[in-house]
Amino acid sequence: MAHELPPLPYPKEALEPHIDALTMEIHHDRHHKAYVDNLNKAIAGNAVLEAKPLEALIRDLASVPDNIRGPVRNNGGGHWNHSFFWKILAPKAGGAPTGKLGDAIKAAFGSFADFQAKFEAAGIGRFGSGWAWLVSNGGKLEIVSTANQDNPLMGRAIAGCEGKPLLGVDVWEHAYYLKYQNKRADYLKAVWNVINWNEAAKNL
Ligand code: MN3
Repeated sequence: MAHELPPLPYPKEALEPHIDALTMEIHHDRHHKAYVDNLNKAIAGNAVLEAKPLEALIRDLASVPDNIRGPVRNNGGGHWNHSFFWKILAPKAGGAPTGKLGDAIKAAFGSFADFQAKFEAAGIGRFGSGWAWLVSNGGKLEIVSTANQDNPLMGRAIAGCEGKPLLGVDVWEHAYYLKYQNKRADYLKAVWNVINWNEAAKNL
């Protein structure tokens, strides 16, 4: 079964004014679609890889043949990361997490404000394109960042970090440039208004 582009779980203008409709449209309909199409192209004709669910594929890149490992890493990662990202965002969301996740964040980082500052720093500090993540690494919450479309599920040897993503924010310029231009820090501050903490809590 070929991989498919999932629909956005809300209208493209739903995250305004924090993330504008045109950015969402181009990001989902063109960038995410290209990752899906290029992943399907990369694995075409390899029955074993074609049969693998997306997450299993990116968790085990070592088993992907050398000649297509790069495209599977980039496009499989891109497909997983964006499918995850759309669900982590929501209209009428934001605020601070409560319950188990809220408690775990306070325990790990001191306060929600301290967590936010550290997460923003991870996003700002990622040179070039990549992602900032909150992960559970064997039950311990950590903030990490990955380059390009790498993902903590790919493991330390490939992604430079590991753990189960609870929250991820895209810091590629295509995620913010139309509205925020070069001001990645402003985008990262605005994103807090549309974080779907209920969804993040489900990942814990
Ligand atoms: Mn993106």
